[in-house]
Amino acid sequence: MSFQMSVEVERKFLCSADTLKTLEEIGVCVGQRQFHDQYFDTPKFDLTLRDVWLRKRKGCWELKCPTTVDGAEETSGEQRKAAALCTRYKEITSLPEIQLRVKEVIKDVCEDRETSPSQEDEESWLSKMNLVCFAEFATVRRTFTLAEEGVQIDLDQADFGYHVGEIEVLVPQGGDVQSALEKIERTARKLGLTGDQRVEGKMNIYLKRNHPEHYAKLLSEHVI
Ligand code: V4E
Repeated sequence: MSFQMSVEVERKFLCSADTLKTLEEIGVCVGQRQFHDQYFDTPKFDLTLRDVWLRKRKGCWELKCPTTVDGAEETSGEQRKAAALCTRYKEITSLPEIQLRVKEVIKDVCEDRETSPSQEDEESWLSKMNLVCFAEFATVRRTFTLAEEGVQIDLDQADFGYHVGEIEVLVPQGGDVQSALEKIERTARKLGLTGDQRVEGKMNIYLKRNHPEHYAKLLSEHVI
């Protein structure tokens, strides 16, 4: 069985007033939308401790899993530096594939649980795999494109008071990750981004505030 899968290559940034001005000048705003995310894991956080992120957004399931990074891709020191500012995750959106992957990750820690007939609804797989919602927040997202680079730029405002931008390229399975990294780097330069540190995402901030012990564990295990 083959499933659609792509790799999301992304660089987060803090959007200053100057960056916003440049973005409005060189990019095209393609819309604003609002969504509500729910993230799921076992009570012992078996997924996220393996850097696997299961979420439901607008009624659809999505799974982000780490990719195996081939260090040989980056030939120069500059390329390595640029790549270090980006994340890359496999994005899986097919529910049967998500269920297979999740089962694979938690199989050592979780035997199949029985559910009562009242739980036999479309989400009974969650309780069978002992998955519970550990994070929930809403985001207002403004999306821009930079046509000549083929990148998407999102400006997110989370309802718990955190703003973050991201430059993103979706690479189809087997596609060219190196060229995505180059597009992101060129875009970052056009936006005048100078930071040389990875910028924290919404989830980092959410966990720091709401699950500080788990946040500390993810840090010490080098997941985030
Ligand atoms: C992969 C990941 C998480 C899942 C959420 O991913 P993220 O791209 O931050 O969310 P969002 O809302 O921007 O999703 P999109 O709409 O682009 O699909 S939570 C933590 N991680 C890992 C992670 C990491 N290690 N480092 C950074 C900078 N970000 C995320």
